[in-house]
Amino acid sequence: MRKNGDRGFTLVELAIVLVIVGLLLGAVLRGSEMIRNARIKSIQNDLRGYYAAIYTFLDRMGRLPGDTDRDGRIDDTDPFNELEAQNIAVRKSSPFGGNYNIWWRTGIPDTHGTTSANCIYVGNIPVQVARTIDDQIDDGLADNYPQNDSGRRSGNFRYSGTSGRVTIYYIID
Ligand SMILES: [Ca+2]
Ligand SMILES: [Ca+2]
Repeated sequence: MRKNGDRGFTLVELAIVLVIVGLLLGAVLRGSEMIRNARIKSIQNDLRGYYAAIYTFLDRMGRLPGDTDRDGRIDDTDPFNELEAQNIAVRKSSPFGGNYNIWWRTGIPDTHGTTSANCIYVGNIPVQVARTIDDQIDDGLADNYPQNDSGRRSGNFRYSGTSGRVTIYYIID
C-alpha cells in the first residue's frame, strides 16, 4: 500500500513524460543536424569565395596571389597577405578549427595516386562532412584507387581517408 504523499507516477504521467523526452530528443537531433548542415554550407561558401577571390586578384594584378615570379605556382609568398592587402579576402578558419591555406601542393589525392596543383586546403574535417561536400559541389564519385572508396580522388574537390578527420583539397584550375 502506498502512503499519502508518496505515490509514484501514474501511467498517464509517465506517458506525458515520455512524450516530452521524445520531443526534446527530436529537437536536439534536429538542432545538431542543422548545425552540421550550416557548417557544411559554410565550408562550401569559403571554398567558392576563396576560388573567386583568387580570380579577382588575377584579373586585377595579372598574376595569381602568392605567385610573384609568375610561374603559375602559388609558392612564393603567402597569398593571404596579398589578398588581404588588396581587400579581396581574409584568412579564416573552418567551422572545425583548421586554418584555410592556399598553396601549390604536391601529394593531392588523385585517381592515379597523387598529383600537384594550386589548391585551397584545410585539415581537421570529419570525413562524413568531406563526403557530403563532394556529393553536393563536386563529382560525388568514390575513387577506385587502388582499394574501393579510400576517399574522393577526382574532380576539383578531393580527400583521401575513410574515417576520422581528413584534409580537403579544392583544386584551382
Ligand atoms: Ca610561383
Ligand atoms: Ca571529388
